[in-house]
Amino acid sequence: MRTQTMDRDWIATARTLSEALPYMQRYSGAVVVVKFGGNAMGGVEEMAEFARDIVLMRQVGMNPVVVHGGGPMINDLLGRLGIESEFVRGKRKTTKEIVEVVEMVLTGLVNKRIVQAIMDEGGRAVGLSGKDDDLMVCEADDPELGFVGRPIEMNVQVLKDLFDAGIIPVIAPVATGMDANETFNVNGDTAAGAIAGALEADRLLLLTDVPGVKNAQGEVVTQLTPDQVRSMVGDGSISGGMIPKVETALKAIEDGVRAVVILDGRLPNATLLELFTDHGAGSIIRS
Ligand code: X2W
Repeated sequence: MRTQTMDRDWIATARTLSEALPYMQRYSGAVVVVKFGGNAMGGVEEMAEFARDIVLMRQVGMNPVVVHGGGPMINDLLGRLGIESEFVRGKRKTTKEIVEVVEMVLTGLVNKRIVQAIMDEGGRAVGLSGKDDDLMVCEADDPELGFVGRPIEMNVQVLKDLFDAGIIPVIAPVATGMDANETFNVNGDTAAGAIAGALEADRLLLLTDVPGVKNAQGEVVTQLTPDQVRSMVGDGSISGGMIPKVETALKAIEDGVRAVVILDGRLPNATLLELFTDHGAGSIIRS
């Protein structure tokens, strides 16, 4: 005979699922682009938890797309190879030698780790870079930065084909140029914004290692309009590493993304908290 145990609040678990229904209905068929930054990746367990959330999103009828970074992993291999690199205005100055390492680390090590983690949770995932099917074609962003790319042409049909097949695309931010022999290193946030824009996504979630956009008093602001973001950049309350993120958000909204959320990817189940609860997470930017 089995008896009931109260070692966990099962009633609350069931209620949580029940409360998620309107969100699941609202997001059915929605395209959600999730930028998974290198700093948000953590260890094996955090990766598994992230993958589980992505698989759940697909399971309830959403079309998740993962665009990843991997800055710390690039730094690690560059360090082991004795190659110096520096950042200018948040972007890595990328020589020909460095772009080779970036491509190896992002499209190889990091991309396949995420693909594997999603499959380990029972999802189907395929890894791509901007080079595959000319998904993202770039030009040089700034002569000072070398092979850093700015997306100028997007071909997202391959992603729609993968959605139709029930497959989760996992994208490394490396791209070709107009000259197909060129390889560009693209900032992960920039790539995620360009992909979300080209898909006119319902949501772009930028997972990072800070709780969201903070005001001058250091408090996280949960809801912002593009105009409010512009004035916070203007008066200096948004600064440093948050600037490229909010710029990505503003451009994505201009391109047709419905809302952008900047949130802490280290929080357990960060994406589910944002998508499936009244509470939400981080800062949501929308018109
Ligand atoms: C980045 C690409 C990886 C990235 C880099 O080389 O580090 C540029 O800076 P995170 O983990 O999202 O920072 N590219 C041009 O964006 O990684």
